Amino acid sequence: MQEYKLFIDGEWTESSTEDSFDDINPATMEKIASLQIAAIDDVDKAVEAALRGFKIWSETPPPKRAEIIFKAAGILEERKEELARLMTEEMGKVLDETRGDVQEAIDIAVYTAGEGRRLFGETTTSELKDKFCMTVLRPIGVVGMITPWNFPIAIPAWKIMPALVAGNSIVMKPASDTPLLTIKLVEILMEAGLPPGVINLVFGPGQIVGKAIVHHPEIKAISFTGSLETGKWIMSECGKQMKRVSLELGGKNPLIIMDDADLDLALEGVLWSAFGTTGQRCTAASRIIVHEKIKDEFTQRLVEMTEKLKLGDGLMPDIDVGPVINKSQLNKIQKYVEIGKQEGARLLTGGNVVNPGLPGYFFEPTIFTDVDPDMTIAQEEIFGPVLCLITVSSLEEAIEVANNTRYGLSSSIYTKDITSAFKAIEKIDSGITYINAPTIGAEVHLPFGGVKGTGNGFREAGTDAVKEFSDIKAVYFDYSGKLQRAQIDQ
Ligand code: UN1
Repeated sequence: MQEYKLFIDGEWTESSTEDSFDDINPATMEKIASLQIAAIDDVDKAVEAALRGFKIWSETPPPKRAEIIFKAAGILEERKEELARLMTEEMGKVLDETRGDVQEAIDIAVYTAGEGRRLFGETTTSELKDKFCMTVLRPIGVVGMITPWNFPIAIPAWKIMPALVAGNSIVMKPASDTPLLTIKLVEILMEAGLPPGVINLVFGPGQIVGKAIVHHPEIKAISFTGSLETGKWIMSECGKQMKRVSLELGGKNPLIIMDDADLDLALEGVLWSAFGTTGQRCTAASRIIVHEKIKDEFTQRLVEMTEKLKLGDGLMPDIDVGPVINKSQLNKIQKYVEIGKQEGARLLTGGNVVNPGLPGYFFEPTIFTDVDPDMTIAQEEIFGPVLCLITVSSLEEAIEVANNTRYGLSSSIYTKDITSAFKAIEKIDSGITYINAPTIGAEVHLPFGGVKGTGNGFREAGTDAVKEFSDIKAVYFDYSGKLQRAQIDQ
């Protein structure tokens, strides 16, 4: 079993605490690694290294930065299978999905490498003669990243690659449940030629290490993916220092099924949206809003299909649903199931912790019906395999229910009617809307993020990704040789 120190200034560096924590396979409960916990002093050291790294990296021409990112994409591709297997061991989701997670990291690396020869500013006109106006992008400096466990390599890559191509250096704390894939990603970037100090890794609890990153005055921006509560705290702390912060928080994503939907297609989409990744995606559908005319047939078929899903170790080929990540998530899911029952929702299937012959954290795919849109289980993000069915009688009502949430990340509608589809695009308050497709499956060249409690207006991936990690400078170049006053001289 490997023990990891902190990665500072290109070296594995002993932490100044004596403490470490274990990385555990949530299906088998085997220990797969142990990691040293950083102290505040170690975060300081990481920031000092990142400041030195920033000097070198920000002066490296963007196409050269991009060459390293592109090379890293190639190494990720070569090692895709090995990384996917490691991810299934560390995080639990099935191999097909962990292969997808690694593929998403490859995709963002390839896409972002192209930015090395773009990083476009704008040139524009001036209201005065002999004056040239343009914008240029500048790196921000040292950026702090705090990432979740559900996409152990894709989400770190979404943040790291654009931040790097834009010329920033990084201090990062990956989730304590899944640090290994971030470590592998950083090792691959180093192998591809990233200079020491440009990316530094510290490990440990958010309460200590995450906090130290958020509070460090030399860290000029924070990029965080995680819960709404933590996001709010980070935003208010960053506000005190006038620090830029980009947040990608929770979801309570609705999937609408209209009475004219292709039911076979919708059923497949619901199963994948709700129980893929054991429901542990920000984009998972947790509220199915179904038209009353098809409700009975839909519900009966959905329950049959759900009961056929096979739980177990994601490394095994016939497994559909892996474990949940840890004990506290398991308890949280169980707690919400109890709340659902108490509030009067009807449990159709699931609802229990189970043991599919393994000691890990398994929870049955669970469906509640007769769910009122205001019930706790229809309002709070459970982040597990728990689905609420809500019945409606019209598109207007469906959209109203869809919007009755504090979140706004993903959404979907199944319909054959183009008017209903366009109404959904126009009226659902979310950062992403799918038509006749699941709520999960965002591609890296489109912006990812949401409205309301899901975020603070930033978008990851797509063309906006480099903007998350850049400052825009407006440049006025006056070649008239005389004083020209904007708004005054005509
Ligand atoms: C997340 O759930 O935090 O669209 C990210 C998707 C994936 C990314 C999900 N490509 O579900």
